[in-house]
Amino acid sequence: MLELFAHPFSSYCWKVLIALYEREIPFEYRLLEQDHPENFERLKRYWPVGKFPVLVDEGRPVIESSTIIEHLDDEKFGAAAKMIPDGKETARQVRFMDRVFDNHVMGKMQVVVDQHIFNREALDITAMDRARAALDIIYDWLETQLGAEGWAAGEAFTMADCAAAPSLFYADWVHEIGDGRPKLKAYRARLLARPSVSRCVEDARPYRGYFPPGAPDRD
Ligand SMILES: N[C@@H](CCC(=O)N[C@@H](CS)C(=O)NCC(=O)O)C(=O)O
Repeated sequence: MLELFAHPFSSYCWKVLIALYEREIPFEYRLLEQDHPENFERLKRYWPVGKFPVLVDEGRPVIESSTIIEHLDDEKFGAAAKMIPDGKETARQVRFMDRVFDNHVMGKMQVVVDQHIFNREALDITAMDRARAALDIIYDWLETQLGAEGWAAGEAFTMADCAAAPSLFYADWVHEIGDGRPKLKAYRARLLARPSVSRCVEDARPYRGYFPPGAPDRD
């Protein structure tokens, strides 16, 4: 049985959980909460950096969300549609969009969140404004790339969408996409309606108080 060291509120854990749910792969949840210190200890043994998620497959750790999703595409986990399609061009586009969402959406959202975690008493407004300006740029670019229907890298739901769901979910909380970007706003709504994603949203709901800048009363 696979083990996943994760937390329901963690954006990168959502990314992997969405892939697990999409491919209907059973796993044991190793919850990273204070009342389970043994899970933190094991996580640190597998990955001293301490970041999560970490998947353990037959005793071997698989680290980094995109690598984990690639690992889960193995045929031994079943015949459900892969998160990285076989075609070389499509696969490259999926990996590209995965990087876009991790680096340019999640990463910029994290700048604002980190200020509220590590610098609460003296928020660096310039850094937060810069991050929000960067979000405006990537939101505008995504608006030009997305279709009125379908997913981030075409008609199939892929790893790019696994990355998009948590990054757009939380980024919209720190800097709203707004009505001026109808395709991106509709894409976020389509993601949240997807069963694999709505399951993550619901499982994370009890932990919304953890969102350092404060969670808005929506979604
Ligand atoms: N690049 C990593 C990022 C993982 C990451 O930053 N995880 C966050 C949770 S969403 C974390 O471990 N935070 C705790 C910490 O930084 O100590 C991945 O894709 O898995």
